[in-house]
Amino acid sequence: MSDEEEIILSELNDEELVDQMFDDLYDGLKEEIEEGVNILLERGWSPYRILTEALVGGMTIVGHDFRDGILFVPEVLLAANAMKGGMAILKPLLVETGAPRVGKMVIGTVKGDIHDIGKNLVGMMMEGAGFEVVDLGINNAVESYLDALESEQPDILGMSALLTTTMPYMKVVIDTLVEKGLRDDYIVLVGGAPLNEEFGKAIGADAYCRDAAVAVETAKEFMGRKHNALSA
Ligand code: B12
Repeated sequence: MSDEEEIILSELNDEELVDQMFDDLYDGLKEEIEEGVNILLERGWSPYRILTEALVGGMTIVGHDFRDGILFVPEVLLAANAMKGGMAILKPLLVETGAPRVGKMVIGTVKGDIHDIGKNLVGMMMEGAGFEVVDLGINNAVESYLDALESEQPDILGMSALLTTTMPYMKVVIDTLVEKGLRDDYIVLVGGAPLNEEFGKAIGADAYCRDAAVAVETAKEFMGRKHNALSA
């Protein structure tokens, strides 16, 4: 290793750079990821393209190796930290300043679950699309969602779960909303890798969203319907 020449990121072409970023994300090298993001921005890549092709693409590889027992929690945490470094640079660019507010969303990862990368990504993309986003963070019990719904009065409630053991908790939250007669006051969107459309329907959510882009489209669609219903 020590004889190897140091790789100068800025000297790589786009494809090589993205491949190198996959490696750097895998190795949890936050500074290198930040540098890679900045280089791609300078080369005219859109923030969204960097996010999906370089960062999410790299995280997918990490996910596969975690699943297959090649990587373990400490390494994945480092990778997640590197990804967050890159996301922090992109966030202000994805958020169009001064865009008219299209709606408001409260979003949080459910109780027992500490995965937040996907949730953060959805939050960023929603902000970028003009939504106001209130992020409740991770490990949210039903009370935490209820308090936020009351104090923030959002249009949309978003819940994230990445574990098969925590995803049923979404139903606990939705059932509580039903019990309190509040369910119809909010558009409920759910997401996370282990979920699917069927699960979303079964727990009484308005929609399951496969990724952040679908989340934005779905949120806009529901907001459109809501406005039409109000003006009818
Ligand atoms: C990173 C990671 C971690 C990190 C989390 C760091 C962090 N800050 O988030 C750490 C190391 C802490 C971790 C811990 C654990 N993890 Co983990 N982790 C992952 C990994 C590799 C990537 C997840 C990720 O960030 N993906 C990238 C993002 C962008 O994708 P995403 O989360 O799916 O989000 C997108 C969509 O799902 C959707 N979406 C997500 N949320 C929402 C919400 C709404 C409202 C909407 C509309 C859309 C939406 O949009 C997002 C953006 O496009 C996955 C593997 C995988 N393939 O998912 C395993 C994975 C989720 N983890 C797993 C496991 C088992 C664990 C642990 C139990 C391991 C352990 N033995 O301790 C712990 C659990 C801790 C806990 N209590 O939560 C399993 C779950 C298996 C299962 N079926 O339940 C997975 C699938 C890996 C595997 N195959 O074994 N993990």
